[in-house]
Amino acid sequence: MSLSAKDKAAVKALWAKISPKAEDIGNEALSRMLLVYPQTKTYFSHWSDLTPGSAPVRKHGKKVLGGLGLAIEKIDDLFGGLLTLSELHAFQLRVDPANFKLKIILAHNILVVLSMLFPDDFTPEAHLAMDKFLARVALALSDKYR
Ligand code: HEG
Repeated sequence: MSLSAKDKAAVKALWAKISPKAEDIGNEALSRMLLVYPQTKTYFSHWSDLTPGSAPVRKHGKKVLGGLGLAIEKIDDLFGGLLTLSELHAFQLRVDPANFKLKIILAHNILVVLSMLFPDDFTPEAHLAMDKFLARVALALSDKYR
């Protein structure tokens, strides 16, 4: 299930369009993850406010989208490019890798938000490419668990 040259081009084209709105996308996607999948709140219990659109949610949403930006840059070597981030999630944050997998949680919410904010650009082809890309990012992020 690797990304074809066509997938990579589609992901990069969509990213070019959406990246100016990265902060809003991150905020929406993270807000929805925390509300719709409340089990993910355990990792953020040190934040003052976990409600949708709160200051810490918005700030972190921007960071997560920054991580996706890095993944776009490293799209030809996601495992190498996301190594540090994978180690952080595995060894320091100890996030259950189930949260990355199976399209659920963050990746799912990112797709929902892209379709909502960019209905014209989120074509079936762009949807497919982005879905494959996020699945690869999830694999790379959970690579360091064992
Ligand atoms: Mg993670 C920190 C990216 C999924 C829980 N995450 C971070 C950071 C980035 C990032 C860039 C900041 C790293 C740093 O400070 O050096 N996260 C990222 C991506 C994705 C993801 C790209 C998947 C698309 N993260 C994810 C999931 C969870 C999670 C699914 C838990 C359900 N991340 C998490 C926590 C932190 C980060 C608890 C630290 C938060 C804090 O600083 O308070």
